[in-house]
Amino acid sequence: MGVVALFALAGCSQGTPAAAPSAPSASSTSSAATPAASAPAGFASGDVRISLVRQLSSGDYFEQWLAGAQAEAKALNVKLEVSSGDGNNDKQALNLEQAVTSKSDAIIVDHGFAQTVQPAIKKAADAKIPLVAFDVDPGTPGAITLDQDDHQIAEQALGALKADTGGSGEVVYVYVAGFAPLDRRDETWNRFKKDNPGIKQVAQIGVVNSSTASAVADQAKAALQAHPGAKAIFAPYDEFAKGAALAVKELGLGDKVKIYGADVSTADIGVITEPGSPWVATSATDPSNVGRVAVRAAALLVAGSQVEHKLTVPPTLITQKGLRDAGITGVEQLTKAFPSLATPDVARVPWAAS
Ligand code: SR1
Repeated sequence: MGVVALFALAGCSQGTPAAAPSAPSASSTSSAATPAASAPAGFASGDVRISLVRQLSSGDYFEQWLAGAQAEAKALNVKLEVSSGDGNNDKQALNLEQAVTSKSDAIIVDHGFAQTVQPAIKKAADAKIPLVAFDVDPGTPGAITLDQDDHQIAEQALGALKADTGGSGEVVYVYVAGFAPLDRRDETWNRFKKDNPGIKQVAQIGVVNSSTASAVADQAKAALQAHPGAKAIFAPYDEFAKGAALAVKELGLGDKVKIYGADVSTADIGVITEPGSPWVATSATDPSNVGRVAVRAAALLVAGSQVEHKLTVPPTLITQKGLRDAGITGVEQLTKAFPSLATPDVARVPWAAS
């Protein structure tokens, strides 16, 4: 793969505009063409409260995402009240109930299993609290959904795998069902296997917990020892890919087994570019940018502005070769080199400086 192929950028997509379920005072509507406006009253006075209700919080992706959300909240003069279930779905559901009872001005649900969050999301809708659902099916038509383009994430990583393997060989797959983004990437993986009968999935591993990478490393080691013919690992979440990379390194298989992942962070870039690293490609958005988009969308709903019903942030394919050739060592450099990783027009806030 060449350096140019490595950053395949697409435009951000947004679906049909949706009206906010509740509409406190609004000074304008959202539109890229709208000139700068003054902030609605609640924002100017700093009285707007947005609850961010998370399923998970550990790991590079979730830390960067939160940093972006907090930076956007500060820029918009919004109080962002953050809770995390830390992987405990009942705790996340309780946190969500609490955000509803405390009458937050808007709620962002960040990941979660449909069956645990949908009942409380329904209560938020009944209470006319606007809601943005990131990486989870809200099950309520009024809610705004925000996703990365997960099918494209898998397509980009698998495109790299196919280019390197010629479309045949034994592959270890890392997956845990129930997480909406992983389920969507799994749909693409299943299609890919059908379209490429030379690709043989020899093992499926995966765990999501507070130490995902090391748990996956143990599983990947066992899978690679059981299947010495494996030449690739499809690991479409950076904690999976980091664990897989550790396993390959510890088994001394760096020349033989390559990893195709998802997500990017400064730590990931370090792993990808270190000498002999088996992690050769990752498809990613800038997580901090996605966190910013979530807060902007929620703020627009609070202001009673129009927001696209389905917000999608496209990924970029990042290769080991491209990072090394460009001398990129961190996410800051990556986003400077590739400004399209920022998506200021997705849920643009007309009264905010861009
Ligand atoms: C456990 S789900 C992990 C995924 O959520 C986000 O969509 C990130 O891209 C990550 O891969």
